[in-house]
Amino acid sequence: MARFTLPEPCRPRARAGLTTGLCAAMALTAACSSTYATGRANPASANSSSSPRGTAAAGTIRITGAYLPQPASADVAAAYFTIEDTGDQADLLISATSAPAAQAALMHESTTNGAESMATLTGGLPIPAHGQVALAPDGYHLMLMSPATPLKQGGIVTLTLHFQHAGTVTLKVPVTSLLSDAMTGMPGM
Ligand SMILES: [Cu+2]
Repeated sequence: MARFTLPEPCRPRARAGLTTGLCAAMALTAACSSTYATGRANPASANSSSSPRGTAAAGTIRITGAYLPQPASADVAAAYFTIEDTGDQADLLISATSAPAAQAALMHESTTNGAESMATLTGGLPIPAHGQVALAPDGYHLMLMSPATPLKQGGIVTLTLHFQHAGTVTLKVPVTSLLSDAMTGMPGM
């Protein structure tokens, strides 16, 4: 996060409590949340639209509803999907990579504490046995840092997810439409 050079209009003025990445967080908040305020209470499972969604499976892990909104920023993008563990043993999403599409793929959780921000999940993302975890706007997401080329609607980003028990899962994530209102009030981003 810290390596981003952020445009001046985006810099926070006096948010002493949020020392790193706030602007990126703002961009991401925009990229990660916004548009789903109306009508789609659970966007991760709202697969009825015509937008493509990616799926994958390995062992007892099932991944559904994968998509990546075309990012408003060239520096970051966020991927969303639902992870289900159909087995008797809990699993852990240890890490993810997105090479060559992006330099890094980080597991983040959006939080709200005075100002919207997000935190990196340092211990991985636990998936309960016979349960599921949704990565969705305003919650968990996989953040792609510094995409090598612009991610455009209609494209595909290949993610490699590393689970403690299920092993490696390759997930092809379609890039869906731009969250058009993400830019509102954020000139330069
Ligand atoms: Cu993030």
